[in-house]
Amino acid sequence: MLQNQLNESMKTLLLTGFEPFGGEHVNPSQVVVEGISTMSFANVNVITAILPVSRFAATQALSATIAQCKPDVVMMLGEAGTRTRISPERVAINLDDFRIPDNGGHQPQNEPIVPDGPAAYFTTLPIHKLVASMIAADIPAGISNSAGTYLCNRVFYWVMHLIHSQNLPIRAGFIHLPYLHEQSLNKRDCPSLARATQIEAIRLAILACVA
Ligand code: PCA
Repeated sequence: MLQNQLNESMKTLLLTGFEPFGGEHVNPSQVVVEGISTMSFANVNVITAILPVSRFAATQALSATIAQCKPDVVMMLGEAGTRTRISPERVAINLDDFRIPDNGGHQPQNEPIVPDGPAAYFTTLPIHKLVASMIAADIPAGISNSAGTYLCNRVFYWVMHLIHSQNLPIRAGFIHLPYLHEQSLNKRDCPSLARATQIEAIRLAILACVA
């Protein structure tokens, strides 16, 4: 976890990304989190963390980080290689159904994330506002209605359940990112967005969340 000196009078936002997975050498979410971690924000403390693409380690790391830094906002990022635009997610579902094994070799099929947990949670980030702020900056963005059934949906559901079950004063949500250009070069007809564009999109999202 990376954390500069915290200003107690400002809100704290936890920004997370994932390590590479699925044979890729980079993950746009890690690149964006690292880019944002070098910036200073006038009105928000931004704490960053990179999560393992491993079923239980990812959620354990998130629970520990949230308990430690007590954020007001949790913004989680991940790669969704087929997306053409920055995609704030609307809903997390209570399902682990992994298309490929994660980096720890887990491949659950049709299992609940939280047995007896609710079927789904809606994001509590202002996703329309996020999308509008990106489009106003000429960055392709749109709301997505499915975060999938892999690690990204899992951490999204996990955090929403933690917040609801412990009644925590935290707003949270997930944003999927397309491939970086360097990932799409050797793939046919594969959409991608530039690194600087993706970093700017998330900088705008952070500002929109704490405004
Ligand atoms: N994307 C995967 C998990 C890690 C990541 O960056 C997903 O969409 O579930």
